[in-house]
Amino acid sequence: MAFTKNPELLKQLHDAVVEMDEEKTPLLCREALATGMDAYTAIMDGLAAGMDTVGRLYEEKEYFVPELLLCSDAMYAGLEVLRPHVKVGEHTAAGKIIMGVVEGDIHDIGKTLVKTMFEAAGWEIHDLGKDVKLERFAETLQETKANVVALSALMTTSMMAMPKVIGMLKTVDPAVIVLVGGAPLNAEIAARYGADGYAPDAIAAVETATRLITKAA
Ligand code: B1M
Repeated sequence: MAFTKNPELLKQLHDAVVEMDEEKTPLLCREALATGMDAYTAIMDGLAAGMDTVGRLYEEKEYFVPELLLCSDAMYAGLEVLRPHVKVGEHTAAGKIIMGVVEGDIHDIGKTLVKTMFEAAGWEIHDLGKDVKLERFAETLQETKANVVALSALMTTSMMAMPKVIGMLKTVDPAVIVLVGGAPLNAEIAARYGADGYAPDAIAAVETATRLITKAA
């Protein structure tokens, strides 16, 4: 497979997100694909790197919520182009997964990246979206009999709902595998919350879920 890591183009992708350019970002994404750049590299080292800078500008009070929204729109416009081209390695095991961002939290870019990787790996996905009512996860588990539930949170406040959701899920199905992720989490918090796994990024989420369902089989 052709694979280029064109630093100049990655920087342009980064800058287009930071500059809130919803028109230029998808054009650059098409250019990235045309040069043979790996779609996941373009997402992570281009678009998502741009969102990291945006986060820093927000912390430095140079950007405010309206700018964050416009940068997110640019990021999503680029993601639309790149998502269908994301590939993962061997489809060793694919399961059924429920995913969503917990109640009180509307940050869904990271969850969308996680979804993209599971799609590429051939999983059956039940995406509940963002700001998901806590009971909804357990209800959907009952309906779908999924083997994995992936919970995402981007705020230290919203992540505190996770132990409650995990408790509800384990009541429905003690064997269900619960994976958590999002910037404020880490493996230690995940274990304390009673999750079966933690993943720092979208690729690790698929790898961890695949390893856990294989182990449980
Ligand atoms: Co806001 N926001 N935001 N925001 N926002 C943060 C999260 C914040 C850290 C900024 C800051 O203060 N430095 C801060 C939270 C602080 C805290 O924890 N207490 C914050 C705040 C305070 C807020 C508001 C309260 C602001 C306000 O209104 N005054 C408000 C909250 C609204 C709410 O949720 N109720 C708010 C709103 C927004 C926007 C709507 C404007 C926008 C989101 C748009 C959208 O998502 N559609 C936004 C944005 C863009 C951000 C930052 C700048 C960027 C987040 C992002 O998309 N990153 C963020 C600052 C930052 O992160 N530096 C910030 C890129 C994305 C690719 O990374 O989501 O981390 P991430 O996902 C990664 C991994 O974490 C992981 O994989 C992904 C890819 O590798 N991952 C998983 C994620 N989920 C996973 C699940 C898994 C496994 C891995 O398995 C289950």
